Amino acid sequence: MGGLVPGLSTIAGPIDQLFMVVLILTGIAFFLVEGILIYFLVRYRYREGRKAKFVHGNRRVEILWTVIPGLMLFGLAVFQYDTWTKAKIDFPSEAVSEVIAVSANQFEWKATYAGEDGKLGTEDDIQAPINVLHFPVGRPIIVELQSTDVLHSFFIPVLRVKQDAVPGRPSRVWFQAIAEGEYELACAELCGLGHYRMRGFVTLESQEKFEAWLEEVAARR
Ligand SMILES: [Cu+2]
Repeated sequence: MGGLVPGLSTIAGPIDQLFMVVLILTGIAFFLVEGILIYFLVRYRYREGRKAKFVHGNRRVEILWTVIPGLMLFGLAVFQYDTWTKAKIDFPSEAVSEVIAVSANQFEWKATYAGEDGKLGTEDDIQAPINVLHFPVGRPIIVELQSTDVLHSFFIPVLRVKQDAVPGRPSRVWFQAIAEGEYELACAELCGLGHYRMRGFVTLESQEKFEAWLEEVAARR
């Protein structure tokens, strides 16, 4: 399904589909409710000599307009379950993934990559330049997110990835990119006066190019 922003992760298709279904449902509800509202405004407008009627309520209508939206929301909850599970609950194993630590603070992103030993939190960790992130294409990436001050949100539109970074509470998000290119990482949580410049530069590239970049960054230390 085409959108304004290309979808370049394995989860993008299902997420866009969900978005479309929700948009159509809420769109129908919007025009229906606003249409009825306008109709009533006109139909029952002030007229000379017409007296207002006191209506206490209508149980049947009230039950109806509670149950129908309730059923629609329940339907959506069931409909989105698989996609949600895939995107947010079923993480790939760390053995086959690239695990990257990303720390957010006012107002920058810092990414840390595992060094030679393939493990984070060790001597040979590689600290990327501020606001620079590289991800290999075609294999799962697990981002371990944390914030050192306030709420931020890790948002990469082309990957359909958005995850809050909460101070004191590490969170994780995973994705798998399917195409190369340079894209934007944005903070999607108003986090202070410098929020607008909390922008990262994401490079999606082949495993070889990714490794070459890592080596280059490591050599600069
Ligand atoms: Cu922020």
